[in-house]
Amino acid sequence: MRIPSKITFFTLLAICLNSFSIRAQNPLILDQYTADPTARVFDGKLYVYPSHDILCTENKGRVGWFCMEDYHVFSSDNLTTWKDHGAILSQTEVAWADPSGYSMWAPDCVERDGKYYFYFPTKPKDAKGFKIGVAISDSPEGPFVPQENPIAGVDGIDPNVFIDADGQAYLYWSGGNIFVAKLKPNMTELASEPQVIANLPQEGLKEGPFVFERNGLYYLTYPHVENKTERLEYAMGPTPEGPFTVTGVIMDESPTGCWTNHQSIVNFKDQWYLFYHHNDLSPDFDKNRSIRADSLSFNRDGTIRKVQPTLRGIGINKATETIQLDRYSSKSDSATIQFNDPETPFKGWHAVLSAGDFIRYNQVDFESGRSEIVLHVKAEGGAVLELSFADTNQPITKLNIPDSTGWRSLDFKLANPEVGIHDLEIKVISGAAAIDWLQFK
Ligand code: FUB
Repeated sequence: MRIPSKITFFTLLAICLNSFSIRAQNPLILDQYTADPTARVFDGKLYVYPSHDILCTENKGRVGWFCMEDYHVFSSDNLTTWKDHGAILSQTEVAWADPSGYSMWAPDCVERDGKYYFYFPTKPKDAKGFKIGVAISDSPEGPFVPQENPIAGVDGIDPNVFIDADGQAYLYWSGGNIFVAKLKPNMTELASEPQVIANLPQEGLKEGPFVFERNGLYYLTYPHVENKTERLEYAMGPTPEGPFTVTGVIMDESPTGCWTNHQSIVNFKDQWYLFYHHNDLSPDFDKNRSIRADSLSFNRDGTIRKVQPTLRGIGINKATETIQLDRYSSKSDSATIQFNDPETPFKGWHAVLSAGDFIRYNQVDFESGRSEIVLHVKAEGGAVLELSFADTNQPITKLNIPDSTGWRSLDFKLANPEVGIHDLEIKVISGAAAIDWLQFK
């Protein structure tokens, strides 16, 4: 294999170490900050190209602001297990970029004729503002080789590329307004003058365009500050260039107070998904964000049903996976979710339940007989829990948790629960317990 000279030793090292797997619901990635997710399906696999937030420090970017020096790509074929393929492009590998800009903002990636084109904004070395670059690879997982120069005639951020059924590719980006221009077949040059997309909201920041097509209708989605922080909105039109009509809201402002949101919408195995971000792993600093995904659906007239953000997220977990109950589908009001270690949010969360509380986790696949459950739990004073399948109203077993101040993994025997996909529910019969995760054997 010829190794392009622009690829650093560290990128290659990251590619070699890329077998690291992460299991998570929302947020999807637990070992680093991720934002601005563009989800794409390549070769039957779902790939997510997010920004990679880090923390700026004195002499490294602008303290208190967005800070990004490279990109990772993640993939999944089951939507519950995500593989980090490592760093695919860094600011120091881009000839035209400011190597200390820390501004590798929201990217996109598309495939054309077996090549993968990765679009990214960043600060140029020799001018103010942002430019948009392209890096090319033979694989969706990289390595990506950046072009010598940014795309001529484009100033702005948040590139998005849509390839229509007739093969014409369009580049969208933002910078005050949202712009569109045709791309040449080489995917690296504009084929038409940039146009401002008309009839979008004039008050409040709008950015992050993402366009997709469904049943002959074109959807232009974008974050927009209608009130205090960004919410996800969309407009619909008859062609990729519009005219677009503002149609509705896909997701309300973030309940976590994150000022930005940023979306992509993808169909994977006949289900539509919305990818977006909140700041789950950094509640006190909203420039360190975390990507999420939830299912999305349409009304008969093609309009989008508003998506409520969930912790449970997407995908069917295998009963043998570690199931993080704190990423629940529903719970009683008094059950709470707490960080395992508030000083180190990357260590995740647990649920705290008292007598009478319940917590439910939907869509767990019991594909063959299971004879044990392992519960990672603690219960000062002890507790009695009941495990059931909420979908069939079937009690499975009682779990007697002995008095314990520290976390323990306890094993309980099961009388082969019914095979199939089930919604799990744990109820507290007496006492109180903190539950981190469970797993079936
Ligand atoms: O991630 C930096 C910027 O924040 C993105 O480019 C915007 O879309 C917003 O999410």
